[in-house]
Amino acid sequence: MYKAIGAPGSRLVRVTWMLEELGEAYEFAPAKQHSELMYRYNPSGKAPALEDGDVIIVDSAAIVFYLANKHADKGMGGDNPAELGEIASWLFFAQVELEAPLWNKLKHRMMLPDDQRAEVGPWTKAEFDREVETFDKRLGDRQFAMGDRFTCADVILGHCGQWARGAKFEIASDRVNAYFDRVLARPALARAKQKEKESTEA
Ligand SMILES: N[C@@H](CCC(=O)N[C@@H](CS)C(=O)NCC(=O)O)C(=O)O
Repeated sequence: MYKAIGAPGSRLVRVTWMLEELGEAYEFAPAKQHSELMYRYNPSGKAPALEDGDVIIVDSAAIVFYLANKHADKGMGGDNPAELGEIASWLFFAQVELEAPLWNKLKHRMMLPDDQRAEVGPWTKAEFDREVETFDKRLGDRQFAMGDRFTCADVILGHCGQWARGAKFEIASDRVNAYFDRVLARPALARAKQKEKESTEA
């Protein structure tokens, strides 16, 4: 059985959402970032991580990519180099372009020691707005990142949308907003959140 390691309320839900989409069984190993347990999985102490027998994968985008292509029959990965390249491109876009302003703002507002914080509000807003515009153009009339099928790329992009909405980043694109509504309404995400909630209440 898969083991999903990380803290509830974090990027861990990307992993469990993906596992729910695939219909694969998993267990949680609750671990705070920089805890002893987390360092056993990731030298950076960052969460989440996935354990699959002897295989350990860290970084949420790599984890969903691994799972999608391990369970290729479920259609959430790529079938050929062109599709794999396009999915990788979306995953990098999500992490490096869309998530970075969200993450930077959070770090500078709430996480870094006081003497390392800077005012990044205007920069992160401008950067996020620019990447939403890019997203709008790349998405075009597609239902999902890869067209009419939901893939691992949508898990990471969708989670960025949830994050942006929670952090009150305005999303100035009807197309991108409709996309986020569509992917965030996935029953698999609701199941993942419910299980996470139950695990914290247990
Ligand atoms: N790129 C990594 C980022 C991992 C990450 O930063 N995770 C947060 C928790 S959601 C963390 O462990 N933060 C601790 C830190 O930044 O030192 C991923 O997507 O998994």
